[in-house]
Amino acid sequence: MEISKAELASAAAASSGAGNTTQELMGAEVLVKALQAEGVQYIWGYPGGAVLYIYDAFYKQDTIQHVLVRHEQAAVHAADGYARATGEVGVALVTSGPGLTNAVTGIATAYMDSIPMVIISGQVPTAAIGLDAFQECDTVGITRPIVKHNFLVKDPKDLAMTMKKAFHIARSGRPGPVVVDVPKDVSFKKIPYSGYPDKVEMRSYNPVRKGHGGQIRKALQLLLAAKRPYIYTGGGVLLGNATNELRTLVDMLGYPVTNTLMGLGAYPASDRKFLGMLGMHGTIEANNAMQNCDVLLAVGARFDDRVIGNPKHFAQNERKIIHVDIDPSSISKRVKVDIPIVGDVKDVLTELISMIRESTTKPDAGALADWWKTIESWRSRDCLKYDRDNKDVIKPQFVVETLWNMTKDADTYITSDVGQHQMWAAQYYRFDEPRRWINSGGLGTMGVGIPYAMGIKLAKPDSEVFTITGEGSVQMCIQELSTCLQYNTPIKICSLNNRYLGMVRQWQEIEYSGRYSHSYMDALPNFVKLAEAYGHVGMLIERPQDVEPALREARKLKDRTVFMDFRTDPTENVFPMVKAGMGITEMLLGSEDL
Ligand SMILES: Cc1cc2nc3c(=O)[nH]c(=O)nc-3n(C[C@H](O)[C@H](O)[C@H](O)COP(=O)(O)OP(=O)(O)OC[C@H]3O[C@@H](n4cnc5c(N)ncnc54)[C@H](O)[C@@H]3O)c2cc1C
Ligand SMILES: Cc1ncc(C[n+]2csc(CCOP(=O)(O)OP(=O)(O)O)c2C)c(N)n1
Ligand SMILES: [Mg+2]
Repeated sequence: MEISKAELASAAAASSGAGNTTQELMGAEVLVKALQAEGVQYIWGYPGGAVLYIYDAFYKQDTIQHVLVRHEQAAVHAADGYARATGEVGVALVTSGPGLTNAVTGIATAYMDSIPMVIISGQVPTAAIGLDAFQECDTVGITRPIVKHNFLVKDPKDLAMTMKKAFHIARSGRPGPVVVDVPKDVSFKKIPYSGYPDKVEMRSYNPVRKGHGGQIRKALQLLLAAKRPYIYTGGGVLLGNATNELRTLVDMLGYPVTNTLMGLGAYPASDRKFLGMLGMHGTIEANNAMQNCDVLLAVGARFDDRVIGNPKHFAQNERKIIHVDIDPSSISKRVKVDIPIVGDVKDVLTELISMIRESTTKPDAGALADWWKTIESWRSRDCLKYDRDNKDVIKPQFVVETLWNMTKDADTYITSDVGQHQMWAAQYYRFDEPRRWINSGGLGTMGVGIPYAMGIKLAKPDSEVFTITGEGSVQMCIQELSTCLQYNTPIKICSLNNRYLGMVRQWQEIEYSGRYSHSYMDALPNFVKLAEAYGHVGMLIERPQDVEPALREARKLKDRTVFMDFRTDPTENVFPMVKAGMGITEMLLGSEDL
């Protein structure tokens, strides 16, 4: 249903200043003002009928840069990547119907990793909702299970407050995506506008920040009495900007620490107290410490199934668990914990640190030394060793390790796609700083790599942004190479091209007796020519000795997007690996264990 001629005429009269309506704004203008008031600098989107008034309002302003992507999924991923790297709310704009359905994967990706986002979607005019109108879909219904909250704005008078609430909900408590669905007539109608609200109150939504003092004290006693303590941290430490507090805590206690895939960079990977990532593809030392510790401090981590493996195996060993999480529903969801602490990780760790400072009890130095000895014996297995000196074929790990060696002192962001390359990036690029490792963990969405990188490059133009991807994943949002050219966001793409959907092939080799059903990628494009066709630089790298020179050359081309097609060993597998249904210490360490 379209806007009527009469409505158009009255709106035109209003905007020309006729009558006494000069203080009135169209809904679309209110929306843009809300974004400006929230300090939004970038918005990724794609136009269509239902959002044309909003696009018109964008046309008339110059404080927010709109980035026209090539597919709505990428708009949401780019805004999500921006949010992950900066900590700000990422904003995307899509039209109704197919615009929204294309965005669904992006929204679900952000939801699973608790990323703060506001997604504005156009909707058919309010009077047409429910009438199978052109490009109508039930946005609120479709997105309900994959958002922290969603709104359908039925009256333009509610727009400003709805936007205020949307930003507040997205960034507070456990962050997450919020969808604001705006029918066309709501963006079109004029309303008196008296400014953007400066505060928001929601009776039913008041996330707790401060942890319970008594619980924190109990946790302290347990931690100081521990013989085999372990600190298990996750994405919540990054989301809560608490890396300094975590580092202080670990330094004070001298306890071993691990990060989940989502928490990498929360604690410096180059420090000896860091045992590496834990979980399905974690290190022996990280997983063994998890299984054998007597006191576990879990901070902003949600005991994911890829982390604890078989829950029955995990429960075999007695350990006391302290769990700090801002979301009460995360606590005791997958494993029963002994001391729950609901609160913001920064606040809770700050309080814990000051209690440790005041405490006269000290950690048991003797027990700790024994525990470290045991851990070092696990670490000496060097479970991430691989055929480093192979001169015939490029080992994928070698590409990542070389990149890390070359860029470890540079201002670098690494995004990845999903698959084996993602795990090698997590294992062999050692992240010392927070928000430098940007990937999809919870949903595991192939296709995020390029959009994440272009979102970050816009926010951090002076940083080097690399995407570690696979030839399968990269084709899921490859069209965004065009966006990279238009908006001058030069990124460096390292494709570990094994000609396989490698992670699928690995599972088929290990779990399905080598029946490689549809995991071989035939008829791949010539990626060098493809990159060139998009106006970028393409490189084909086939020999181990060419890896470093290629990366050096690509880095020199600062202002160009470079696609490096590394032909890697097609048979390489990710190790260590915990097979489905196994306990986290029952790890395969190499092909000899198959
Ligand atoms: C191919 C593949 C393989 C994988 N293998 C592994 C693996 O081997 N190891 C691994 O670890 N993961 C692996 N994953 C990722 C895994 O699926 C999960 O995404 C990940 O383990 C979850 O990390 P997390 O527990 O840190 O939780 P996140 O999803 O990062 O959740 C953060 C938690 O912190 C809380 N929180 C948020 N903000 C705050 C705050 N301010 N204060 C306090 N709490 C807060 C949230 O409520 C939530 O509970 C893999 C994924 C893929 C795609
Ligand atoms: C959108 C989507 N579809 C399917 C999958 C299942 N999946 C996980 S990894 C993978 C293979 C990825 O292949 P590639 O990008 O070449 O990476 P590789 O594992 O070879 O390094 C597939 C199909 C997924 N994670 N996401
Ligand atoms: Mg592949």
